Amino acid sequence: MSGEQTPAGSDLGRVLVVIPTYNEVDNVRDITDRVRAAVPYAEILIVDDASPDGTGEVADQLATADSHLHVLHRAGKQGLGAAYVAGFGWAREHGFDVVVEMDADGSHAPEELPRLLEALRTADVVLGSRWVPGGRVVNWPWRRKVLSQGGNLYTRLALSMPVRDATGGYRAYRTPVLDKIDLDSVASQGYCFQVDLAWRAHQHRLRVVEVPITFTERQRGDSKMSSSIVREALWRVTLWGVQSRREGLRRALGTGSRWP
Ligand SMILES: Nc1nc2c(ncn2[C@@H]2O[C@H](COP(=O)(O)OP(=O)(O)OP(=O)(O)O)[C@@H](O)[C@H]2O)c(=O)[nH]1
Ligand SMILES: [Mg+2]
Repeated sequence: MSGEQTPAGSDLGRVLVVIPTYNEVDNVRDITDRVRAAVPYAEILIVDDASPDGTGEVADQLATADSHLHVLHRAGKQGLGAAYVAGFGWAREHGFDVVVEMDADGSHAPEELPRLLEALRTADVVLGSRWVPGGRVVNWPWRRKVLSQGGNLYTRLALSMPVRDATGGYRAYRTPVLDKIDLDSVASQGYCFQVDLAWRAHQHRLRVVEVPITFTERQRGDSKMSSSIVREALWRVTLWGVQSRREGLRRALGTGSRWP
C-alpha cells in the first residue's frame, strides 16, 4: 500500500530471537511480551537450563498460547555460551535467516531491536554497543562500568580488534555466518562467549557493525555474573592474543624467507 512502511529488517527473512534463561521467572513473561510487540514478525526461542524457580514451566505456558514462541529445555545449568550454541543450532535446523541474542532480564530493550535489524541489512553481524557514541548504561554502579570498559579496552588491545563492546550480549547475526565461524568448537562459557564470537567474526573478515544501545541494569532477579566468568574471559582473551601474534610473526617470517 502506498505510504505504508516496511517494518525495519522484515526483508531479512525469518528472524529468531534467542533468550537464554536461568532463574528468570519474574522476567520471562515481560521480555517475551515486549519482543512480540516490538518486532511482531520475529519468533522467539527461550533456552532454559532447568531453572529451579520454574522459568521453564512459565515459558511452556507462554508457548502454548503463542505459536511464534518456542522453548528449548536443557538438563541443567551449563553456562550462557552452551545455551546460545544450542539455540543457534536450533535456529539453523529450523531454517531461520537471522538469529538475535538477547538477555531475559530487560537489560536489552526489545524496542531497540528494529534498529539492530536495520543495520544488519548491510552487515553480517550487528553488535549492540554500550561504548560507542550514543550508547549508554543506566543504573550501573561505577565498579561494573570500570569492569566492562576495562575488559573491552584489554580485549581491543590484546586482539587488535576494532570493536568497542565485544562483551555485550545484544546482537544479531545472519545465520549463514554461524556456519563460517564453526560454532561446534566454541568452548567459551560466560561473557567470553561474546568475545569469542566477535573475534571469530573479525578473523573471518565478516562485516561487523556496532549500533549504540541503552543498557539498563536488571530490576528483578539475580545476576549470574561471577568472578570465574571474568577470569575465564581474561585467560582466554590473553591466549587468543598470544596465538594471534605468534601466527602473525610466523606468517611474516614465512614471507621473509621467500625474499632473502
Ligand atoms: N540457559 C542459561 N541461561 C543463562 C545462564 N547463565 C545466565 N543465563 C541467562 O543469560 C542472561 C544474562 O545473564 P545475567 O545474569 O543477566 O548476566 P549479565 O547480564 O552478564 O549480568 P548482570 O548485568 O548482572 O545482569 C540472562 O537472561 C540469564 O538468565 C545459563 O547457564 N544457562
Ligand atoms: Mg543481565
